[in-house]
Amino acid sequence: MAAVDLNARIPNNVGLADDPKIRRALEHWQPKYLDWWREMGPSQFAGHEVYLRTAIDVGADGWANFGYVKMPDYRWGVFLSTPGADPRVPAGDCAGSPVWREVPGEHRNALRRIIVTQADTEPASVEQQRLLGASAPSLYDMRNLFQVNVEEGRHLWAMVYLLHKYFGVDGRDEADELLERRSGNPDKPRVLATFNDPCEHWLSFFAFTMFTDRDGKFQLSALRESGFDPLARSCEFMLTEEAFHLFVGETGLERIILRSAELSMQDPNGDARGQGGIGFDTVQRAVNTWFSSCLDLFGSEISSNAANYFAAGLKGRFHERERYEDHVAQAGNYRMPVVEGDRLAVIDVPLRNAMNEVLRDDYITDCERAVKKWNSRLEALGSPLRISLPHRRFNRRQGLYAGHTFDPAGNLIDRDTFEASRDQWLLSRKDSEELKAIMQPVTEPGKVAHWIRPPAKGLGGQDLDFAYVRA
Ligand code: BYC
Ligand code: FE
Ligand code: FE
Repeated sequence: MAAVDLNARIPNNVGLADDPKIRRALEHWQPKYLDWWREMGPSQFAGHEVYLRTAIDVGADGWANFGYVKMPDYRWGVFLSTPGADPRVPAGDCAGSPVWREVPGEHRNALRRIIVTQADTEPASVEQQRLLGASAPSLYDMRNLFQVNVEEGRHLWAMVYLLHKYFGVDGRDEADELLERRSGNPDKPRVLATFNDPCEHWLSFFAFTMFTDRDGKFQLSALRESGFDPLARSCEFMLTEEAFHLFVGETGLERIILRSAELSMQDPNGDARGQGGIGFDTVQRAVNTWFSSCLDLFGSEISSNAANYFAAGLKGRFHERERYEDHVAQAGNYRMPVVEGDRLAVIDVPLRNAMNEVLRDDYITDCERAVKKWNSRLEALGSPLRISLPHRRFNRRQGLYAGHTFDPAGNLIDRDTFEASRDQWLLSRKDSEELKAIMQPVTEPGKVAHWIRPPAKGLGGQDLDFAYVRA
Protein backbone atom coordinates (compact mmCIF):
# COMPACT_ATOMS: atom_id res chain seq x y z
CA MET A 1 0.00 0.00 0.00
CA ALA A 2 1.18 3.52 -0.74
CA ALA A 3 2.35 5.74 2.12
CA VAL A 4 0.05 8.48 3.36
CA ASP A 5 0.60 11.64 1.31
CA LEU A 6 -0.84 14.54 3.29
CA ASN A 7 0.71 17.38 1.34
CA ALA A 8 -0.85 16.44 -1.96
CA ARG A 9 -3.77 18.53 -3.20
CA ILE A 10 -5.88 15.49 -2.38
CA PRO A 11 -4.47 13.78 0.73
CA ASN A 12 -4.39 10.03 0.10
CA ASN A 13 -2.79 6.68 0.73
CA VAL A 14 -3.69 5.25 -2.68
CA GLY A 15 -0.59 6.45 -4.50
CA LEU A 16 -2.19 9.30 -6.47
CA ALA A 17 1.25 10.86 -6.98
CA ASP A 18 2.15 7.89 -9.21
CA ASP A 19 -1.22 7.71 -10.92
CA PRO A 20 -1.34 10.97 -12.93
CA LYS A 21 -4.45 10.07 -14.92
CA ILE A 22 -6.64 9.49 -11.90
CA ARG A 23 -5.02 12.33 -9.97
CA ARG A 24 -5.88 14.76 -12.77
CA ALA A 25 -9.41 13.41 -13.02
CA LEU A 26 -9.94 13.89 -9.29
CA GLU A 27 -8.32 17.32 -9.35
CA HIS A 28 -10.81 18.19 -12.05
CA TRP A 29 -13.69 16.94 -9.93
CA GLN A 30 -12.45 18.72 -6.79
CA PRO A 31 -13.59 22.28 -7.69
CA LYS A 32 -17.03 20.93 -8.64
CA TYR A 33 -17.18 19.26 -5.24
CA LEU A 34 -16.23 22.52 -3.53
CA ASP A 35 -18.90 24.39 -5.49
CA TRP A 36 -21.41 21.81 -4.33
CA TRP A 37 -20.19 22.14 -0.72
CA ARG A 38 -20.54 25.93 -0.85
CA GLU A 39 -24.05 25.65 -2.26
CA MET A 40 -25.36 22.68 -0.26
CA GLY A 41 -23.05 22.32 2.77
CA PRO A 42 -23.74 23.88 6.18
CA SER A 43 -25.30 27.31 5.66
CA GLN A 44 -23.83 30.46 7.24
CA PHE A 45 -20.81 28.76 8.77
CA ALA A 46 -18.29 28.73 5.92
CA GLY A 47 -16.17 31.38 7.65
CA HIS A 48 -16.30 29.85 11.15
CA GLU A 49 -13.45 27.91 12.69
CA VAL A 50 -14.60 24.48 13.80
CA TYR A 51 -12.68 22.15 16.10
CA LEU A 52 -12.66 19.14 13.77
CA ARG A 53 -10.83 15.88 13.54
CA THR A 54 -9.20 15.15 10.22
CA ALA A 55 -8.03 11.76 9.01
CA ILE A 56 -4.26 11.92 8.50
CA ASP A 57 -3.52 8.21 8.70
CA VAL A 58 -5.45 4.96 8.80
CA GLY A 59 -3.47 3.52 11.74
CA ALA A 60 -5.00 3.05 15.19
CA ASP A 61 -4.12 6.48 16.59
CA GLY A 62 -3.01 8.50 13.60
CA TRP A 63 -6.34 9.02 11.95
CA ALA A 64 -8.04 11.37 14.41
CA ASN A 65 -6.19 14.66 14.42
CA PHE A 66 -8.02 17.58 16.10
CA GLY A 67 -7.69 21.27 15.29
CA TYR A 68 -9.57 24.40 14.18
CA VAL A 69 -10.51 24.29 10.51
CA LYS A 70 -12.81 26.34 8.32
CA MET A 71 -15.04 23.76 6.70
CA PRO A 72 -14.39 24.71 3.06
CA ASP A 73 -10.66 24.27 3.85
CA TYR A 74 -11.18 20.76 5.23
CA ARG A 75 -8.67 18.29 3.78
CA TRP A 76 -10.98 15.75 2.22
CA GLY A 77 -8.86 12.76 1.35
CA VAL A 78 -8.93 9.26 -0.07
CA PHE A 79 -7.93 6.52 2.36
CA LEU A 80 -8.12 2.75 2.21
CA SER A 81 -7.53 0.65 5.30
CA THR A 82 -4.47 -1.62 5.32
CA PRO A 83 -4.99 -4.92 3.50
CA GLY A 84 -6.24 -7.78 5.65
CA ALA A 85 -3.99 -10.71 6.52
CA ASP A 86 -6.09 -13.04 4.40
CA PRO A 87 -7.23 -11.26 1.26
CA ARG A 88 -9.81 -13.80 0.08
CA VAL A 89 -13.32 -13.32 -1.20
CA PRO A 90 -15.37 -13.65 2.00
CA ALA A 91 -18.73 -14.84 0.60
CA GLY A 92 -20.60 -16.26 -2.35
CA ASP A 93 -19.91 -18.77 -5.08
CA CYS A 94 -16.19 -17.97 -5.18
CA ALA A 95 -15.70 -17.62 -1.43
CA GLY A 96 -12.10 -18.40 -0.53
CA SER A 97 -10.55 -17.43 -3.86
CA PRO A 98 -8.20 -14.40 -3.98
CA VAL A 99 -9.86 -10.97 -3.80
CA TRP A 100 -10.13 -8.88 -6.97
CA ARG A 101 -7.88 -5.87 -7.42
CA GLU A 102 -9.74 -4.91 -10.58
CA VAL A 103 -13.45 -5.04 -11.37
CA PRO A 104 -14.47 -8.38 -12.91
CA GLY A 105 -16.21 -7.61 -16.20
CA GLU A 106 -19.28 -9.67 -15.39
CA HIS A 107 -19.86 -7.73 -12.14
CA ARG A 108 -19.13 -4.29 -13.48
CA ASN A 109 -22.70 -3.02 -13.70
CA ALA A 110 -23.77 -4.41 -10.36
CA LEU A 111 -20.71 -3.01 -8.61
CA ARG A 112 -21.11 0.38 -10.18
CA ARG A 113 -24.70 0.46 -9.05
CA ILE A 114 -23.85 -0.49 -5.48
CA ILE A 115 -21.07 2.11 -5.31
CA VAL A 116 -23.25 4.84 -6.78
CA THR A 117 -26.07 4.03 -4.34
CA GLN A 118 -23.66 4.11 -1.42
CA ALA A 119 -22.04 7.32 -2.69
CA ASP A 120 -25.36 9.09 -3.23
CA THR A 121 -26.35 8.85 0.44
CA GLU A 122 -23.29 10.80 1.57
CA PRO A 123 -23.93 14.20 -0.08
CA ALA A 124 -27.67 13.64 0.44
CA SER A 125 -27.26 13.62 4.21
CA VAL A 126 -25.19 16.83 4.09
CA GLU A 127 -27.99 18.46 2.11
CA GLN A 128 -30.62 17.25 4.56
CA GLN A 129 -28.68 18.72 7.49
CA ARG A 130 -27.76 21.96 5.78
CA LEU A 131 -29.78 24.35 7.97
CA LEU A 132 -29.31 22.72 11.36
CA GLY A 133 -26.23 24.68 12.45
CA ALA A 134 -28.45 27.72 12.97
CA SER A 135 -30.50 26.01 15.71
CA ALA A 136 -27.80 23.98 17.51
CA PRO A 137 -28.45 23.40 21.23
CA SER A 138 -24.76 24.04 22.06
CA LEU A 139 -21.40 24.64 20.40
CA TYR A 140 -20.50 21.04 21.26
CA ASP A 141 -23.48 19.78 19.28
CA MET A 142 -22.86 22.22 16.43
CA ARG A 143 -19.32 20.93 16.13
CA ASN A 144 -20.55 17.35 16.09
CA LEU A 145 -23.00 18.19 13.30
CA PHE A 146 -20.18 19.70 11.25
CA GLN A 147 -17.88 16.77 11.99
CA VAL A 148 -20.53 14.41 10.66
CA ASN A 149 -21.02 16.64 7.61
CA VAL A 150 -17.36 16.85 6.61
CA GLU A 151 -16.94 13.10 7.11
CA GLU A 152 -19.95 12.34 4.92
CA GLY A 153 -18.19 14.55 2.39
CA ARG A 154 -15.11 12.37 2.78
CA HIS A 155 -17.19 9.25 2.28
CA LEU A 156 -18.31 10.72 -1.00
CA TRP A 157 -14.64 11.20 -1.92
CA ALA A 158 -13.93 7.57 -1.03
CA MET A 159 -16.63 6.34 -3.44
CA VAL A 160 -15.81 8.87 -6.15
CA TYR A 161 -12.21 7.68 -6.15
CA LEU A 162 -13.45 4.14 -6.86
CA LEU A 163 -15.70 5.41 -9.66
CA HIS A 164 -12.87 7.33 -11.32
CA LYS A 165 -10.25 4.68 -10.83
CA TYR A 166 -12.19 1.58 -11.83
CA PHE A 167 -15.15 2.59 -14.00
CA GLY A 168 -13.67 4.77 -16.73
CA VAL A 169 -15.90 7.28 -18.49
CA ASP A 170 -19.03 5.83 -16.90
CA GLY A 171 -17.50 6.33 -13.48
CA ARG A 172 -16.62 9.95 -14.26
CA ASP A 173 -20.18 10.63 -15.40
CA GLU A 174 -21.58 9.04 -12.25
CA ALA A 175 -19.23 11.15 -10.11
CA ASP A 176 -20.55 14.30 -11.77
CA GLU A 177 -24.17 13.24 -11.34
CA LEU A 178 -23.57 12.72 -7.63
CA LEU A 179 -23.09 16.47 -7.40
CA GLU A 180 -26.20 17.20 -9.46
CA ARG A 181 -28.91 15.24 -7.66
CA ARG A 182 -30.42 17.03 -4.66
CA SER A 183 -32.15 15.68 -1.57
CA GLY A 184 -35.90 16.19 -1.84
CA ASN A 185 -35.79 17.68 -5.32
CA PRO A 186 -38.68 16.13 -7.29
CA ASP A 187 -36.84 16.50 -10.64
CA LYS A 188 -33.46 15.11 -9.58
CA PRO A 189 -33.94 13.35 -6.24
CA ARG A 190 -31.41 11.29 -4.32
CA VAL A 191 -31.55 7.55 -4.99
CA LEU A 192 -32.97 6.13 -1.74
CA ALA A 193 -36.21 7.41 -0.23
CA THR A 194 -34.98 8.22 3.30
CA PHE A 195 -32.42 10.57 1.82
CA ASN A 196 -35.15 12.71 0.33
CA ASP A 197 -37.01 13.09 3.63
CA PRO A 198 -36.67 16.44 5.39
CA CYS A 199 -34.48 16.61 8.50
CA GLU A 200 -35.58 19.99 9.78
CA HIS A 201 -34.76 20.01 13.48
CA TRP A 202 -32.38 18.43 15.96
CA LEU A 203 -34.76 15.70 17.10
CA SER A 204 -34.70 14.44 13.52
CA PHE A 205 -30.93 15.01 13.30
CA PHE A 206 -30.31 12.76 16.28
CA ALA A 207 -32.84 10.20 15.04
CA PHE A 208 -31.15 10.32 11.63
CA THR A 209 -27.65 9.75 13.04
CA MET A 210 -29.07 7.03 15.31
CA PHE A 211 -31.07 5.15 12.69
CA THR A 212 -29.95 6.24 9.21
CA ASP A 213 -26.22 6.34 9.89
CA ARG A 214 -26.75 2.93 11.48
CA ASP A 215 -28.02 1.64 8.13
CA GLY A 216 -24.69 3.01 6.91
CA LYS A 217 -22.89 0.91 9.50
CA PHE A 218 -24.61 -2.27 8.34
CA GLN A 219 -24.39 -1.61 4.60
CA LEU A 220 -20.72 -0.66 4.92
CA SER A 221 -20.16 -3.79 6.96
CA ALA A 222 -21.75 -5.86 4.20
CA LEU A 223 -19.55 -4.12 1.59
CA ARG A 224 -16.50 -4.64 3.78
CA GLU A 225 -17.14 -8.33 2.98
CA SER A 226 -16.92 -7.63 -0.75
CA GLY A 227 -14.61 -9.57 -3.03
CA PHE A 228 -13.68 -6.27 -4.71
CA ASP A 229 -10.78 -5.36 -2.45
CA PRO A 230 -10.65 -1.56 -3.00
CA LEU A 231 -14.34 -1.33 -2.06
CA ALA A 232 -13.93 -3.56 1.00
CA ARG A 233 -10.99 -1.51 2.26
CA SER A 234 -12.69 1.85 1.58
CA CYS A 235 -15.69 0.72 3.59
CA GLU A 236 -13.57 -0.64 6.38
CA PHE A 237 -12.01 2.78 6.90
CA MET A 238 -15.37 4.57 6.56
CA LEU A 239 -16.65 2.39 9.39
CA THR A 240 -14.11 3.84 11.81
CA GLU A 241 -15.53 7.31 11.08
CA GLU A 242 -19.10 6.01 11.20
CA ALA A 243 -18.73 5.01 14.85
CA PHE A 244 -18.69 8.69 15.80
CA HIS A 245 -21.86 9.46 13.82
CA LEU A 246 -23.63 6.68 15.71
CA PHE A 247 -22.32 8.03 19.00
CA VAL A 248 -23.79 11.45 18.15
CA GLY A 249 -27.19 9.92 17.38
CA GLU A 250 -27.42 7.49 20.26
CA THR A 251 -26.23 9.90 22.95
CA GLY A 252 -28.14 12.82 21.44
CA LEU A 253 -31.44 10.92 21.56
CA GLU A 254 -30.62 9.69 25.06
CA ARG A 255 -30.02 13.26 26.25
CA ILE A 256 -33.41 14.31 24.87
CA ILE A 257 -35.21 11.23 26.22
CA LEU A 258 -33.88 11.74 29.74
CA ARG A 259 -34.55 15.48 29.70
CA SER A 260 -38.12 14.96 28.48
CA ALA A 261 -38.71 12.35 31.19
CA GLU A 262 -37.26 14.64 33.88
CA LEU A 263 -39.37 17.59 32.78
CA SER A 264 -42.48 15.37 32.59
CA MET A 265 -41.94 14.39 36.22
CA GLN A 266 -41.64 18.05 37.21
CA ASP A 267 -44.78 19.11 35.35
CA PRO A 268 -48.18 19.09 37.10
CA ASN A 269 -49.75 17.66 33.93
CA GLY A 270 -46.91 15.20 33.35
CA ASP A 271 -46.07 16.88 30.01
CA ALA A 272 -42.52 18.09 29.32
CA ARG A 273 -43.95 20.77 27.01
CA GLY A 274 -45.30 22.56 30.10
CA GLN A 275 -41.68 22.92 31.27
CA GLY A 276 -40.26 24.11 27.95
CA GLY A 277 -39.17 20.63 26.88
CA ILE A 278 -40.01 18.19 24.09
CA GLY A 279 -43.07 16.01 24.65
CA PHE A 280 -42.07 12.39 25.27
CA ASP A 281 -44.74 11.32 22.76
CA THR A 282 -43.00 13.46 20.13
CA VAL A 283 -39.70 11.68 20.81
CA GLN A 284 -41.47 8.33 20.34
CA ARG A 285 -42.90 9.59 17.03
CA ALA A 286 -39.42 10.55 15.86
CA VAL A 287 -38.25 7.02 16.67
CA ASN A 288 -41.23 5.53 14.80
CA THR A 289 -40.71 7.79 11.79
CA TRP A 290 -36.97 7.34 11.26
CA PHE A 291 -36.71 3.70 12.30
CA SER A 292 -39.47 2.67 9.89
CA SER A 293 -38.02 4.75 7.06
CA CYS A 294 -34.58 3.25 7.63
CA LEU A 295 -35.88 -0.33 7.58
CA ASP A 296 -36.74 0.37 3.94
CA LEU A 297 -33.07 1.05 3.23
CA PHE A 298 -32.34 -2.66 3.44
CA GLY A 299 -34.43 -3.29 0.33
CA SER A 300 -37.09 -5.91 -0.20
CA GLU A 301 -37.39 -8.91 2.11
CA ILE A 302 -37.27 -11.22 -0.89
CA SER A 303 -34.75 -9.87 -3.37
CA SER A 304 -33.10 -11.41 -6.38
CA ASN A 305 -30.73 -8.42 -6.40
CA ALA A 306 -29.59 -9.38 -2.92
CA ALA A 307 -29.22 -13.04 -3.94
CA ASN A 308 -27.13 -12.03 -6.96
CA TYR A 309 -24.92 -9.67 -4.96
CA PHE A 310 -24.26 -12.40 -2.43
CA ALA A 311 -23.69 -15.15 -5.01
CA ALA A 312 -21.26 -12.92 -6.92
CA GLY A 313 -19.30 -12.08 -3.77
CA LEU A 314 -20.12 -8.36 -4.06
CA LYS A 315 -21.74 -8.13 -0.62
CA GLY A 316 -21.48 -10.40 2.41
CA ARG A 317 -23.35 -10.58 5.68
CA PHE A 318 -22.57 -8.59 8.83
CA HIS A 319 -19.25 -9.97 10.16
CA GLU A 320 -19.36 -12.68 7.48
CA ARG A 321 -15.89 -13.98 8.23
CA GLU A 322 -16.20 -14.06 12.02
CA ARG A 323 -19.79 -15.23 12.43
CA TYR A 324 -20.45 -17.80 9.73
CA GLU A 325 -18.99 -21.18 8.83
CA ASP A 326 -20.87 -21.62 5.56
CA HIS A 327 -20.01 -18.66 3.31
CA VAL A 328 -21.84 -20.03 0.30
CA ALA A 329 -25.34 -20.05 1.83
CA GLN A 330 -26.65 -22.15 -1.01
CA ALA A 331 -28.71 -24.33 1.32
CA GLY A 332 -31.23 -23.28 3.92
CA ASN A 333 -34.35 -21.18 4.10
CA TYR A 334 -35.50 -18.11 5.92
CA ARG A 335 -39.00 -18.21 7.40
CA MET A 336 -40.92 -15.05 6.69
CA PRO A 337 -44.50 -13.87 7.27
CA VAL A 338 -46.20 -12.53 4.12
CA VAL A 339 -49.62 -10.97 3.69
CA GLU A 340 -52.22 -13.32 2.23
CA GLY A 341 -55.60 -11.67 1.92
CA ASP A 342 -56.39 -10.25 5.33
CA ARG A 343 -53.93 -12.33 7.32
CA LEU A 344 -50.25 -13.22 7.59
CA ALA A 345 -48.92 -16.57 6.42
CA VAL A 346 -45.38 -17.84 6.97
CA ILE A 347 -43.42 -18.94 3.90
CA ASP A 348 -39.90 -20.32 3.36
CA VAL A 349 -37.56 -18.19 1.27
CA PRO A 350 -34.21 -19.51 -0.03
CA LEU A 351 -31.56 -17.97 2.22
CA ARG A 352 -29.76 -16.07 -0.52
CA ASN A 353 -32.96 -14.33 -1.55
CA ALA A 354 -33.47 -13.27 2.07
CA MET A 355 -30.07 -11.59 2.51
CA ASN A 356 -31.63 -8.15 2.85
CA GLU A 357 -33.76 -9.48 5.69
CA VAL A 358 -30.76 -11.14 7.33
CA LEU A 359 -28.96 -7.79 7.42
CA ARG A 360 -32.12 -6.02 8.60
CA ASP A 361 -32.32 -8.50 11.51
CA ASP A 362 -28.82 -7.51 12.65
CA TYR A 363 -29.73 -3.85 12.33
CA ILE A 364 -32.88 -4.27 14.42
CA THR A 365 -30.94 -6.13 17.11
CA ASP A 366 -28.47 -3.25 17.30
CA CYS A 367 -31.31 -0.70 17.59
CA GLU A 368 -32.96 -2.80 20.30
CA ARG A 369 -29.75 -2.74 22.31
CA ALA A 370 -29.77 1.07 22.36
CA VAL A 371 -33.47 1.26 23.27
CA LYS A 372 -32.90 -1.15 26.14
CA LYS A 373 -30.11 1.07 27.43
CA TRP A 374 -32.29 4.20 27.22
CA ASN A 375 -35.09 2.41 29.05
CA SER A 376 -32.80 1.25 31.84
CA ARG A 377 -31.67 4.88 32.28
CA LEU A 378 -35.33 5.95 32.42
CA GLU A 379 -35.98 3.36 35.07
CA ALA A 380 -32.98 4.53 37.11
CA LEU A 381 -34.38 8.05 36.90
CA GLY A 382 -37.65 6.85 38.45
CA SER A 383 -39.65 7.64 35.31
CA PRO A 384 -42.42 5.29 34.19
CA LEU A 385 -41.92 6.38 30.55
CA ARG A 386 -40.32 4.02 28.03
CA ILE A 387 -39.26 4.16 24.37
CA SER A 388 -40.13 1.29 22.05
CA LEU A 389 -39.29 0.41 18.46
CA PRO A 390 -42.27 -0.06 16.18
CA HIS A 391 -42.65 -3.44 14.51
CA ARG A 392 -40.67 -3.99 11.31
CA ARG A 393 -43.91 -4.11 9.31
CA PHE A 394 -45.05 -0.67 10.49
CA ASN A 395 -45.12 2.21 7.97
CA ARG A 396 -43.08 0.55 5.25
CA ARG A 397 -42.66 2.02 1.76
CA GLN A 398 -40.46 -0.76 0.31
CA GLY A 399 -40.76 -4.51 0.23
CA LEU A 400 -43.37 -7.10 1.17
CA TYR A 401 -45.32 -4.95 3.59
CA ALA A 402 -45.34 -1.73 1.60
CA GLY A 403 -48.80 -2.03 0.09
CA HIS A 404 -50.41 -2.79 3.45
CA THR A 405 -51.01 -0.95 6.70
CA PHE A 406 -49.91 -2.15 10.14
CA ASP A 407 -50.07 -0.65 13.61
CA PRO A 408 -46.81 -0.14 15.57
CA ALA A 409 -47.25 -3.60 17.12
CA GLY A 410 -47.25 -5.14 13.62
CA ASN A 411 -50.95 -6.03 13.38
CA LEU A 412 -52.55 -5.73 9.97
CA ILE A 413 -55.09 -2.86 10.06
CA ASP A 414 -57.11 -1.07 7.41
CA ARG A 415 -55.89 2.11 5.80
CA ASP A 416 -58.55 4.33 7.37
CA THR A 417 -57.52 3.23 10.85
CA PHE A 418 -53.89 3.89 9.97
CA GLU A 419 -54.65 7.34 8.60
CA ALA A 420 -56.78 8.22 11.63
CA SER A 421 -53.82 7.40 13.90
CA ARG A 422 -51.06 8.77 11.68
CA ASP A 423 -50.38 11.94 13.69
CA GLN A 424 -50.30 9.95 16.88
CA TRP A 425 -47.69 7.55 15.49
CA LEU A 426 -45.57 9.59 13.10
CA LEU A 427 -44.04 13.06 13.15
CA SER A 428 -46.49 15.60 11.78
CA ARG A 429 -46.25 19.15 10.49
CA LYS A 430 -47.49 20.31 13.89
CA ASP A 431 -44.62 18.46 15.64
CA SER A 432 -42.11 20.09 13.31
CA GLU A 433 -43.47 23.57 13.97
CA GLU A 434 -43.49 22.96 17.72
CA LEU A 435 -39.94 21.61 17.67
CA LYS A 436 -38.60 24.43 15.54
CA ALA A 437 -40.11 26.94 17.97
CA ILE A 438 -38.42 25.27 20.96
CA MET A 439 -35.04 24.96 19.26
CA GLN A 440 -33.58 28.42 19.64
CA PRO A 441 -29.81 28.43 19.09
CA VAL A 442 -27.44 28.41 22.07
CA THR A 443 -23.99 29.66 21.08
CA GLU A 444 -22.32 30.60 24.34
CA PRO A 445 -19.45 28.20 25.19
CA GLY A 446 -20.48 25.73 27.90
CA LYS A 447 -24.21 26.56 27.69
CA VAL A 448 -26.73 23.94 26.56
CA ALA A 449 -30.38 24.38 25.54
CA HIS A 450 -33.01 23.51 28.13
CA TRP A 451 -34.72 20.79 26.05
CA ILE A 452 -31.69 18.50 26.07
CA ARG A 453 -29.37 17.30 28.82
CA PRO A 454 -25.76 18.47 28.63
CA PRO A 455 -23.39 15.85 27.24
CA ALA A 456 -21.49 13.67 29.72
CA LYS A 457 -18.12 15.09 28.64
CA GLY A 458 -16.34 17.17 26.02
CA LEU A 459 -14.58 16.01 22.88
CA GLY A 460 -11.11 15.86 21.38
CA GLY A 461 -9.46 16.37 24.79
CA GLN A 462 -11.49 19.53 25.53
CA ASP A 463 -13.90 20.44 28.32
CA LEU A 464 -17.56 21.20 27.80
CA ASP A 465 -17.05 24.96 28.01
CA PHE A 466 -14.55 24.92 25.13
CA ALA A 467 -15.34 27.12 22.11
CA TYR A 468 -15.89 24.22 19.68
CA VAL A 469 -16.98 26.65 16.99
CA ARG A 470 -15.79 30.26 16.77
CA ALA A 471 -16.57 33.06 14.36
N1 BYC B 1 -35.63 3.73 -1.51
O1 BYC B 1 -34.38 -5.90 -4.44
P1 BYC B 1 -34.69 -4.58 -3.85
C1 BYC B 1 -25.22 5.51 4.48
C2 BYC B 1 -35.10 0.00 -4.97
S1 BYC B 1 -26.63 4.52 4.34
C3 BYC B 1 -35.75 3.78 -2.83
O2 BYC B 1 -35.78 -4.47 -2.90
P2 BYC B 1 -31.95 -4.35 -3.29
C4 BYC B 1 -25.39 6.82 5.10
C5 BYC B 1 -33.89 -0.76 -5.46
O3 BYC B 1 -32.82 0.12 -5.75
C6 BYC B 1 -26.07 3.08 3.44
N2 BYC B 1 -35.56 2.72 -3.64
O4 BYC B 1 -33.45 -3.94 -3.16
C7 BYC B 1 -26.27 7.01 6.15
C8 BYC B 1 -34.45 -1.48 -6.66
O5 BYC B 1 -34.52 -0.59 -7.76
P3 BYC B 1 -34.69 -1.16 -9.27
C9 BYC B 1 -26.24 3.21 1.94
C10 BYC B 1 -35.26 1.54 -3.05
O6 BYC B 1 -31.39 -3.90 -4.59
C11 BYC B 1 -26.42 8.26 6.71
C12 BYC B 1 -35.88 -1.80 -6.23
O7 BYC B 1 -36.18 -0.87 -5.18
N3 BYC B 1 -25.62 2.12 1.25
O8 BYC B 1 -24.19 5.14 4.08
O9 BYC B 1 -31.78 -5.76 -2.88
C13 BYC B 1 -25.69 9.33 6.24
C14 BYC B 1 -36.04 -3.20 -5.71
O10 BYC B 1 -34.87 -3.55 -5.02
C15 BYC B 1 -35.12 1.43 -1.66
C16 BYC B 1 -26.29 1.18 0.54
O11 BYC B 1 -27.49 1.23 0.42
C17 BYC B 1 -35.32 2.57 -0.88
N4 BYC B 1 -35.20 2.54 0.47
O12 BYC B 1 -31.34 -3.50 -2.08
C18 BYC B 1 -24.82 9.15 5.18
C19 BYC B 1 -25.47 0.07 -0.05
N5 BYC B 1 -34.82 0.13 -1.38
O13 BYC B 1 -33.64 -2.21 -9.43
C20 BYC B 1 -24.66 7.91 4.62
C21 BYC B 1 -25.66 -0.10 -1.52
C22 BYC B 1 -34.79 -0.52 -2.56
O14 BYC B 1 -36.05 -1.69 -9.36
N6 BYC B 1 -27.02 -0.43 -1.88
N7 BYC B 1 -35.02 0.33 -3.56
O15 BYC B 1 -34.45 0.09 -10.10
C23 BYC B 1 -27.54 -1.68 -1.88
O16 BYC B 1 -26.88 -2.62 -1.50
C24 BYC B 1 -28.93 -1.89 -2.41
O17 BYC B 1 -29.13 -1.01 -3.45
C25 BYC B 1 -30.08 -1.69 -1.36
C26 BYC B 1 -31.38 -2.16 -2.00
C27 BYC B 1 -29.75 -2.48 -0.11
C28 BYC B 1 -30.26 -0.23 -1.00
FE1 FE C 1 -21.16 8.08 5.41
FE1 FE D 1 -22.36 8.55 8.72
